[in-house]
Amino acid sequence: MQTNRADIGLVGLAVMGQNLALNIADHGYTIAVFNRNPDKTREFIACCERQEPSSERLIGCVDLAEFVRSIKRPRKIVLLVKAGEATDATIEHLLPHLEAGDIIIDGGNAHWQDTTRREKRLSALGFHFIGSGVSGGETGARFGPSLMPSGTFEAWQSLEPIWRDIAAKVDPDTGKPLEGAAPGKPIQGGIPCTAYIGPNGAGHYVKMVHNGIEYIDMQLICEAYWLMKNLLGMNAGEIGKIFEEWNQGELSSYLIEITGDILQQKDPEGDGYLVDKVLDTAGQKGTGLWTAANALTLAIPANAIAEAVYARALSALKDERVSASQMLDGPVVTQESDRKALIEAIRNALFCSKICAYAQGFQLMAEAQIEYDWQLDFGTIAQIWQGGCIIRAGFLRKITEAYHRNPGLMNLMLDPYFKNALHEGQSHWRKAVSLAVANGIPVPAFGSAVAYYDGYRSAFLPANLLQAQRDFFGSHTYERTDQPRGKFFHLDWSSSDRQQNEV
Ligand code: 2AM
Repeated sequence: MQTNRADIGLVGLAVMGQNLALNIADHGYTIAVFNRNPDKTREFIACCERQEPSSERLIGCVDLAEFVRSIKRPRKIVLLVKAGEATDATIEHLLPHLEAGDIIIDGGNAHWQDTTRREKRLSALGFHFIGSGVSGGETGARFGPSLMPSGTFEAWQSLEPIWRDIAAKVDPDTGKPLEGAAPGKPIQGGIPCTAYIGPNGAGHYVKMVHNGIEYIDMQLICEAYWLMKNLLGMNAGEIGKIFEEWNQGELSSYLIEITGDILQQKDPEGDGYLVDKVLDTAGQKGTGLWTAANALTLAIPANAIAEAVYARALSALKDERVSASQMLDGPVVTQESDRKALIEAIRNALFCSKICAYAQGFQLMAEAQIEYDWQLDFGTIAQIWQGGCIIRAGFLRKITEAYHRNPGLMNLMLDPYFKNALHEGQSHWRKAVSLAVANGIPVPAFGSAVAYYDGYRSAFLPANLLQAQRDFFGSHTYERTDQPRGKFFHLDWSSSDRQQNEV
């Protein structure tokens, strides 16, 4: 084994690790690979030798010390092992073999607080640690993921050429992802979907918010489908065609595109459409929950993102719902006669709700950067998401443009493009939500998005009464509309003289 030959190393040869290693090799880098179970390494190398054009740039190692020695210094070692304890265990195994200045890059689905903790520990030991969000599933890993790295800037500079090479690329003129990569033939040119996000856990944080947005994006699409099915009696194939049409316009995105395909898929095992046979219970791995929990912690109203998590939780209560459907009544659904008008209303509901959902995600990141001492570049984050990842969409280019127009934008809904879209679409949006409620069809994401819009644009909310209630039972004090902010009052509400005191 020749030492110091590999440009980079990678630990963890499950699906994501294998695909990312091949992506790196396809870009001309020599990469050493290691897996805890050595059989996997041997199988991977043997398989690549049979069918991968870049296999001569893969160095399979079954001994960890040999693996580390085979990498050029300062070493860059990518981890793609199971998030959590496995990541910590792998780092501990690597540490005795590393030398000062070496860089560990965690490309797993780590919680950003774990990344912050690991970065702190490793930097105290003289090593660098980069947490990099990787989005796009196995195809993304193989031919161009969206990459959200954070850590010390020095370490990023060392990693940057490789990360920019392997990332998804978008067309600089249209913002559309460049497609057509094949084994041994990566995409040339284009804007890479990666950039330095910030220190410590910032990259995994941004990846977490990406996933929270992914949850709500998916839920909104499901509600649009459900309204067409229930209010218009359309079958899955017909609805799929509508999504295909929508994919040509402002809603154009990967998720809309695959939804069109999914809905038109016939059941290979029998009659009808496959989607009608898929059990209506959704799983979750936790990143949507992390986003919603963090929004609660930071007191940011990301209610649509949270609703998307709750919607999956409610879907999982299948048996309970089946029983309750026999016991709890609702209105009889009245089918709408004007199909064209309702489809347009639903399209607007989807678009307006999507604006709110993204506004919430970006508002959350804006608060997080203050709370966690980061300086996030929102235009760049939206640009990184334009290719490679699950939420990739033409829409994200509009977000980048909005932040370029005004880097200090308070809320995405206030940007002229999005404001105009909300103004133009809201009567349709309200019609779709009203019809859903009148007919007893659940639309938690559409409904919570419209509540967010209406709440955000309200100069007055009933929190006057709420604060008075708090003062009544808990002496929590209140401010007055006719006094400067910061002056607090308390009334002894239940005593006979009802005296107000400044406190
Ligand atoms: P394995 O093939 O030896 O199980 C995804 O599960 C990847 O994480 C796999 O490469 C797996 O290695 C690795 N992994 C899981 N738990 C691990 C641990 N405790 N230590 C090291 N690698 C682990």
